[in-house]
Amino acid sequence: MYNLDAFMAELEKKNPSEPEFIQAVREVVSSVLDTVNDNPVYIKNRILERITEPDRTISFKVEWEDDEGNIRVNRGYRVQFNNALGPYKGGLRFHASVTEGTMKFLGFEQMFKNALTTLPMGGGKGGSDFSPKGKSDAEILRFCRSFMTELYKYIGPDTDVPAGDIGVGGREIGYLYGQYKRIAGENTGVLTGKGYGWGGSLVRPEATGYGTMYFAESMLEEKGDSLKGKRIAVSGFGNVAWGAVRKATELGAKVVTISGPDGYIYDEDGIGTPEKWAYMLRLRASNNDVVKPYASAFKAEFVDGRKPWEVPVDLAFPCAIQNELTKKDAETLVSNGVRYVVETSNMGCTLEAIDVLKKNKVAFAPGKAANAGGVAVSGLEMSQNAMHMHWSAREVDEKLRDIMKSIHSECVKYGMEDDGYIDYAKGANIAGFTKVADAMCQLGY
Ligand code: 2IT
Repeated sequence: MYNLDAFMAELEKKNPSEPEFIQAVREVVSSVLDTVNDNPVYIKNRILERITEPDRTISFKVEWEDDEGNIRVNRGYRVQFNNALGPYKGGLRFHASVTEGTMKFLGFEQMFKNALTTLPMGGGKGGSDFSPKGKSDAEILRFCRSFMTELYKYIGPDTDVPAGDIGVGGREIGYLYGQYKRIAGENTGVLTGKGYGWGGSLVRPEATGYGTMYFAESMLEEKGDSLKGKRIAVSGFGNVAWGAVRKATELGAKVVTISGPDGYIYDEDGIGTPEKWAYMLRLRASNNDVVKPYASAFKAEFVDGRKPWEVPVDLAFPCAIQNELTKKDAETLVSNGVRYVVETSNMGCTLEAIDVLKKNKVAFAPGKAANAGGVAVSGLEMSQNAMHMHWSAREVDEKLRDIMKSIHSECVKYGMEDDGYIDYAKGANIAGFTKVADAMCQLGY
């Protein structure tokens, strides 16, 4: 029999100075503890110990030259967490905050998220503490080349398939894929999120944002409601936020905020026109990591140094980075009448924030369920590459929507409580965990 605190104490001893990894494991293990303790096969197979230890962690030096001719050094990572269900799969994050612990928490979460998609993908994550902020295009190219020169040794279309994440979009995937192809001499689609003309899938850029809105649509439908006329707060202004505001608008909702490290934009008219969406892409491409210019480009307010969770809304979608929504933010949202918090960033809410939401019966969707649309379409990109063909945008979008609806059903199946409240986090954890754990038992150690 496992005891949560005793198990976590052991894990912390083994993984010192990795608070985000510990947080992610605690969140999952507290949901699945009863499932494990009730299943002698899981206990005999030591599933909890095995599923919380990555298969391997690769860390490497990345040397590159900046525009002034200085040689710079960053650290690169690939955490291959678990491949019970298929090749390691997960994004690459280029952000100053990246550490080995961040990579481990993201790889751990990815394993369950990928299981929820039902596509054959294991879990992995990678990246670097390289910050694209303020870097020129040429510097980004040189960095990507150097990063891939090392990473290519460890990846392959049937072993480990990276993609984008924060700081890694279409441009970076292009530079990384170009270098892989140069070294390996093959066009096997070893990365996803590629450009449409060279092996990419339609709808992949939009997939995470579209997927989270499809998931929210199902949550509302479950309560006999819809997104029509709802007010939404979104944080972030990158690829994920961009997809989310577009789909929210299409489904009849009004998104009134986006945000950056500098503060947030409040746009009472809604971020609901093609010009505003195109502007978001331009802001991102500028590499300055600020949203302030949006306020003067359109008739909107810029709120300096604050997060958008103080704006009264029906639904909140954290779409930026881990732990961006704290206990205090959750309390503010609750007192302003929020009804749904749909975590779209990975581990966007702190454990204390989730507690506040649950206690107040606010429906809370965890990232590993709500943001699975991105990696789901990555899985579809792998299928298209393997078949050497393309699906239409409609075909991909329909598959994405079906996958999001089926993840929602799994969460309801395992998360429904006696009073009708759906604990989506618990549902997602049990559904994802049992898929991976069963495969591990069947495969032996
Ligand atoms: O967090 C994520 O699911 C991603 N960054 C996407 C991963 C992928 O392989 O498409």
